[in-house]
Amino acid sequence: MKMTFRWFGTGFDSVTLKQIRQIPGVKGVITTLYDSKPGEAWDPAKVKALKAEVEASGLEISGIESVNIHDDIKVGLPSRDKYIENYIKTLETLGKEDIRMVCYNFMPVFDWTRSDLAKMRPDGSTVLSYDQEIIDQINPDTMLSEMDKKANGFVLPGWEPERMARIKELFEMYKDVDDKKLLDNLTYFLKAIMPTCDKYDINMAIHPDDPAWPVFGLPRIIRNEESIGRMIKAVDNPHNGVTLCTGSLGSNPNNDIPAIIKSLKGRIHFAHVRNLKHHAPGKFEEAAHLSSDGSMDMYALMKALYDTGFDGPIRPDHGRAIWDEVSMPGYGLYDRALGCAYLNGLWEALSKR
Ligand SMILES: [Mn+2]
Repeated sequence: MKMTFRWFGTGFDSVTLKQIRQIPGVKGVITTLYDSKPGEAWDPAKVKALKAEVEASGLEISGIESVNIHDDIKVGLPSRDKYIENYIKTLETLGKEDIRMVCYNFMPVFDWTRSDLAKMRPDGSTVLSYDQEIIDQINPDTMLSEMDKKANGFVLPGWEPERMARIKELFEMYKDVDDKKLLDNLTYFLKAIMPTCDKYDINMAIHPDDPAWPVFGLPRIIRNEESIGRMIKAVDNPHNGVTLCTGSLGSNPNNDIPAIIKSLKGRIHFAHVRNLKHHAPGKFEEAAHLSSDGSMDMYALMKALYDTGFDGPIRPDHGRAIWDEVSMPGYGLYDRALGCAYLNGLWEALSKR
């Protein structure tokens, strides 16, 4: 594995490349053109400049998270072909810069959902949390303002205000899209981009649905071993793979993540590793990476990655807000750096068995 750190770019992130470079073992960042819009072809000059900036700090771009998918592709509208063409252009731009891993998701309307972005824990740290009972009382039209209130002034990834301003229209667009149609549309998209991925050796890594069950009645197709297996089989190309996100899959305690890792041997192109504390079905909060702070056996997860020969980029995922740091919720420096150290320690111990 290669230890990496998510970085949203200068002007979008409270964390600097210099700080990331000083975390032991971190070789690269997972970044994006944060001000790009879903559906547009990325400007090659901007990608080149981003790469130069990262490399000047002594790091590399280990992958992109994310190149977002336009809703017309997810819904399967006739206009999707023009957006797929733009997506291919972006992949070509990335491939020419030797950037070979792209994380994306195929979630309708909302990229990820939480009921609280700053839940206070007994030690005074705050974390993102989820409570289905609270979500059930929220009108989806007002989700953005609910999320925005606790975002510390940052634009949350996947919650672009321009898109969210069209929320009613978005729900209308998806009203006839069920799980089967969504998977068909994903398959259509993947088949169209695979020749470019083959040419440039780009690994596509779909991010699981977060949380791993339907929210607001919207379809969900990447949420357990069975559904992920279906997607993998639909386009049987080694470049069609997944982001193994333990926090997203682990939101459903019925998901046996080590078993999922084993079932996806060779098709995990990127890993997000974090811990959660479960309170009840549909109710959890994020925790420190340390196993004993949450409900997940982090050693077992890392062991499954190690034993299946995982050699892609990995990153700590959402951290707690600690030591009075102010950052985008989940994306401060301190707790994620602790996560890197811990995951590196587990990996070293695994390698010395
Ligand atoms: Mn994730």
